[in-house]
Amino acid sequence: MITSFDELLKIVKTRPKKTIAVAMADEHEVLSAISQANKEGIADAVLVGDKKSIIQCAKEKNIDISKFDIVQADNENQSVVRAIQLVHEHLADTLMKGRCSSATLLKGILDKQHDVRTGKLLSHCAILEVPTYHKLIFMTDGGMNIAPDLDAKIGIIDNAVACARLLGIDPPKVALISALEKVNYKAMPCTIDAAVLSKMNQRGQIQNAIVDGPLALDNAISKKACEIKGIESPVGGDADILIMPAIEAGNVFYKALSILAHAKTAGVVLGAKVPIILSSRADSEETKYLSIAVGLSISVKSKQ
Ligand code: COD
Repeated sequence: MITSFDELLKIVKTRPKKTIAVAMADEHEVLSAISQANKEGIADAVLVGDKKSIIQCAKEKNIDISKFDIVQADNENQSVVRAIQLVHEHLADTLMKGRCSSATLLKGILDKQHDVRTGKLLSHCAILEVPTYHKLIFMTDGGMNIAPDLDAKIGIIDNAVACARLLGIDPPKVALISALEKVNYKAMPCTIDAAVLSKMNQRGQIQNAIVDGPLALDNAISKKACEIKGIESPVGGDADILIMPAIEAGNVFYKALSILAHAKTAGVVLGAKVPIILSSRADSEETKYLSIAVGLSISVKSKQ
């Protein structure tokens, strides 16, 4: 079971290199992260976007991109489409967001004619390493599904569980996050969803994980909070995966931990034919590098 990014990196470095198609690659942090991943022997890349701008961007920060092919694309949409085509044509193993917007990349992936969908729900999963928690936290979905209904939450759980299991966390403990641990059927619909999802897990309708909720965040990650509130839960205080009620909660959780608590973070979109390496444009070079490591580690394993 992997409990830190260092452990994950050690494993990725033992595997054969994979090729990443980067959509709109003219961004300093992305080029630095790709270059580092190449030096560490984990990734090759095809850089898609305006060739002059990519070369200029690399020059500005003295980043060596001489080992990478560059594919010319004249604008954001073209960059996204061309990068997706590289995956479709098996010229790249995975896709990474560069300077393009998340929405443009996600719309490109959702476009059926590009054939990278699988019929499953697509969802964003952030992986966080916080010094105050004893293992990695998988948090979803703070980046793609805006207001998931029950059906979408099943898809979000399935994707995160599959990802955690590929990293050796098996079975992962899944906490369905709300503002409290009781079902408030009158005013908080997400607590009803959580109760239904927990029961579905108990009855074998959601498999390969231990699912419990509703749980407030403190109950999910602190055994002390569970003791004080008298909550008995197989997940309480030891959650691997946090399922957020809606995109706002996930997005705020991610940014609070990454900016205020200096958590190490990574981000991927799950559920497509290949994992998609997707971090926020304002994320650090380290986050982009760790996102590459996560994306490659789950893409390698899923092909075995
Ligand atoms: N998984 C699988 N299929 C989906 C999904 C999904 N998560 N979402 C939509 N689809 C399918 C629909 O069934 C439909 O067939 C097609 O895709 C288009 O659906 P729309 O019209 O609802 O989708 P879009 O293109 O309008 O929007 C999709 C986005 C992902 C762009 C949208 O949901 C979005 O903007 N999400 C939030 C992105 C964001 O702002 N993140 C925060 C900052 S990082």
